[in-house]
Amino acid sequence: MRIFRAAVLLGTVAFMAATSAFAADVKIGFIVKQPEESWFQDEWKFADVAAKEKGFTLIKIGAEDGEKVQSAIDNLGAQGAQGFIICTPDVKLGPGIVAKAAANDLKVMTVDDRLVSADGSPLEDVPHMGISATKIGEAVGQTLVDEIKKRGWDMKDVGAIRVSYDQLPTAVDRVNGALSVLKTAGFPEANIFDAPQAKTDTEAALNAATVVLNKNAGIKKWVAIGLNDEAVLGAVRASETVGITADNMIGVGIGGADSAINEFKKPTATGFFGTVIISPKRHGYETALNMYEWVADGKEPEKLTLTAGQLALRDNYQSVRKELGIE
Ligand code: FCA
Repeated sequence: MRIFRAAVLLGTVAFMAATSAFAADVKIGFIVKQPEESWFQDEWKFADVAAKEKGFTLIKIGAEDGEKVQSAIDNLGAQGAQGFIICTPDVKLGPGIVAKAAANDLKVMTVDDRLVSADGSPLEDVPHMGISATKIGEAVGQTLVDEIKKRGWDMKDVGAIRVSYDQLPTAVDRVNGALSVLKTAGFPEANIFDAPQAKTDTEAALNAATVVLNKNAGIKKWVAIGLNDEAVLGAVRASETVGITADNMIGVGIGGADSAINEFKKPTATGFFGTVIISPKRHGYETALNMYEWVADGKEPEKLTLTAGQLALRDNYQSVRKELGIE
């Protein structure tokens, strides 16, 4: 009996040694399109938590264009990685990314922005975690409608800046979700102005929104929407430069990372009224874990996971963040 127990014990030890040695050999890449954006910093931060927990190596790479994506994937292959998670700078790179991954024998999963084929349809075979874009957009729209009413504005006097990035399907879904709620509430279509941004950052949004504000100088009250906090912040900054005060601007973003939080921390309220907080913990930690389990246990991730958002305003963002476990 004693010999038997010892043998079992030895077996367990050998097994544990084998799995932890294996975990140490697992290398997973996490490629993001905009490493300077606070959302992506947070995604990486939570992916790191998964790496520590499971004992694998996380290789974080910023890739702002197609060429960088290609070399990042080759690089991961050369380093002996087994898989990667990517938020691509351009969803149309889809088939190229899949081919590159296969050539390097790497598993691939996408986060935030879903890859599309040449005809624009999503690559459904690639596991993806994104946000429920339309629903979250609708929450933005509802917040705007509620606040417009609260301020006693007449919708016909209000302009809406739609900071747009229409080459990205999730961006279209988000802003259209917001606009559908505004329109249902009676917001005049003629008062909605497109501000196409060249890049999904604050500077590009500021430039785009400035054009709209200058062209429509007669409108004194504004709301602003966009695909993320950066887009809406750009519109808010633009409104400030043309002298529109916070009480005449309602901007509601999507994200809830540092760029939004810093705005809420300012001593006086700005035109950045609120944000729908989404979860970098789910998008970073869970995708990294999914990829690890795929590599280590052969457990393939869900093909499609859509995460929810929660509205946060200046006076309650801390408790919302706590609730979401992203403090
Ligand atoms: C897109 C946006 C990011 C973030 C993410 C969830 O990638 O560009 O800002 O909103 O979706």
